[in-house]
Amino acid sequence: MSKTIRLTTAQALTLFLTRQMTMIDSRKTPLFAGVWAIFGHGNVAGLGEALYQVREQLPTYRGQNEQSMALSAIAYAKASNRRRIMAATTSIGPGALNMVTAAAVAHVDRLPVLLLPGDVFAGRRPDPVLQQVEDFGDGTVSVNDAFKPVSRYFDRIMRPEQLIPALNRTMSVLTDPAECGPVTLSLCQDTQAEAFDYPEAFFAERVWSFRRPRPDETELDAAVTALKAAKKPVIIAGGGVNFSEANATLAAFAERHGIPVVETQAGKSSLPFLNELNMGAVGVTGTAASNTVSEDSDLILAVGTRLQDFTTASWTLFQNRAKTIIGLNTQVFDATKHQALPLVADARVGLEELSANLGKWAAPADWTAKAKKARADWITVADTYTAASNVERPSDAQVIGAVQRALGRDVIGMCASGGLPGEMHKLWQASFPGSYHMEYGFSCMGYEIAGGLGIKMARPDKEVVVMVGDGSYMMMNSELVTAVMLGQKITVVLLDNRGFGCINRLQHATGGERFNNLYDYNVKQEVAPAIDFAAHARSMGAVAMKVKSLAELETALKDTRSSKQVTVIVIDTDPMMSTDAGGAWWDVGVPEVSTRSTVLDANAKWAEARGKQTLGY
Ligand SMILES: Cc1ncc(C[n+]2csc(CCOP(=O)(O)OP(=O)(O)O)c2C)c(N)n1
Ligand SMILES: [Mg+2]
Repeated sequence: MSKTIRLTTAQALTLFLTRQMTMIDSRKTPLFAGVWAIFGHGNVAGLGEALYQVREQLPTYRGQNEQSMALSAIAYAKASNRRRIMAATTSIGPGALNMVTAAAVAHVDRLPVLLLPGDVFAGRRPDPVLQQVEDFGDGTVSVNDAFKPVSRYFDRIMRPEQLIPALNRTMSVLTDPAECGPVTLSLCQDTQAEAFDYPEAFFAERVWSFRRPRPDETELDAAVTALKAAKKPVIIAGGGVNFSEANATLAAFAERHGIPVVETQAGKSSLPFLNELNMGAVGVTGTAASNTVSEDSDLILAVGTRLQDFTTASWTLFQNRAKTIIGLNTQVFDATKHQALPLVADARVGLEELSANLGKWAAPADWTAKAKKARADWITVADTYTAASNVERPSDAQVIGAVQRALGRDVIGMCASGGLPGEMHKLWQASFPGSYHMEYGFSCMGYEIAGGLGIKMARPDKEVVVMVGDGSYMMMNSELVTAVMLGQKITVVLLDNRGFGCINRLQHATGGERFNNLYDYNVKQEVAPAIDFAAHARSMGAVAMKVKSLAELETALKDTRSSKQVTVIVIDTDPMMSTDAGGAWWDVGVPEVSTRSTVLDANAKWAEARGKQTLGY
């Protein structure tokens, strides 16, 4: 008989998590870096007690909101290139449901996170319990079923021994580069506290590595043939380049074969800004350089990208009718999109093998030269948008310029929503992999401060600059307290344009009346709020100030360099300005029928642009 150890389900779970290791820089390191927790009915007694027992090996972090604490966990995984993971646990009912949006962020962004919401009693004896929604027709339903469409793997733990196969599957999903995403183990409250004789071997230490699948030979041959026939190739660098840590390989590949690289939001910082073949941002929020080469290109090597609409300009960007797309991706789902030639492989290994097979082949020199010139021209234009200015209310672009002048490129700039992601995609100058951290798969308002905290925990050696709009700050800011509590220094630059600036601009662009976005005009509104963001941030323990000019912003930012404190710097900005250079079309549903002529005009323009969409080829 093999030896057993008698533990509750929750104790077995936490002990198991402490036994999972990985190698980081040749050092054995725990794979699970910690557990975010908000306790309540459904997790405090069972999982809470078990977490206390392992608090030295697996720290528990007290969050302020279930969604935002899970967003911190997700940002941590992203900033770790998915090589280290955090978990998050909630009580049942509202606590659990609060975390569903975060699950969706991880799902869309392909990021590993272990979600452990409490669930109702498996035994049902006390039903209905506090916070239980009772389904009239289905006794198996609890609110946690809402995690199913946004979890890569979902299981409801109703018996202690069920944990063994469930954790086996959990680990296979969390550590697989293709499947990777959120895992939800819904922990029935009574089951958490029930004991079982677990085999000791279940808790043996395990060291996880991250597989790098090599390409299939037939797919590789087809990709090589297509590339060799190309006259105007382009590489799209997606988030997979960073996750695979394929940055140096990509730089060598682009250089050797003379191919310009364009970057998605998740792929930005794949190559440093200074690399001559880095055309910068692509698509709706792209640079003129990237979009020009993409429009002409006859071969698009799409590496580690989901090809979302912001990247493809809603499929109006690649206008060369004779183009071929090669989908280099670990995930077949992504590799085969839009009739691409699939090259299912890890980005680094895939590029290495492609390069070996391409030999000395390089794109025609005039194509490479044209791309380099387009890049230089764009930088001249971009500089005019970010230059110093003494305007009273600067644009987002001018704030970006001031931040980078004050702090240089050796920082991590991050953001998620509002007008800033577009401006930062075009204009932020990244230096090292991961120095640009944008959550733009779900573009979830509220990710910024929570995410900044997660990034800082993953990269304590780096300065983290959170760029956030007033709207996103208002939606979710309370993990600022957590950053203060944990002594995790982040610097927040809060751009106050008094409302939802980018949505107001979108409303205008689609012919709509100015309405319900900026604080200056809303139906039934009596007072336009004047929010003292600095006072608000100060009340949570941050050092906070409002600056009156870009020059003051630069001075304040330079001062944060030597500070160890969480700092929030507020600046008033112009809600109407955005960078009009570069960019591409974005498909938005504009009404066909309206009493407003501006809407009908916008609809006519939309119909014309839609004619450029390539459907499936
Ligand atoms: C959770 C969530 N709700 C709604 C949206 C839609 N949305 C995107 S940007 C935005 C406004 C953001 O305002 P702010 O942070 O002030 O940035 P600004 O647009 O002013 O630059 C809204 C409502 C979203 N992305 N996420
Ligand atoms: Mg705003």
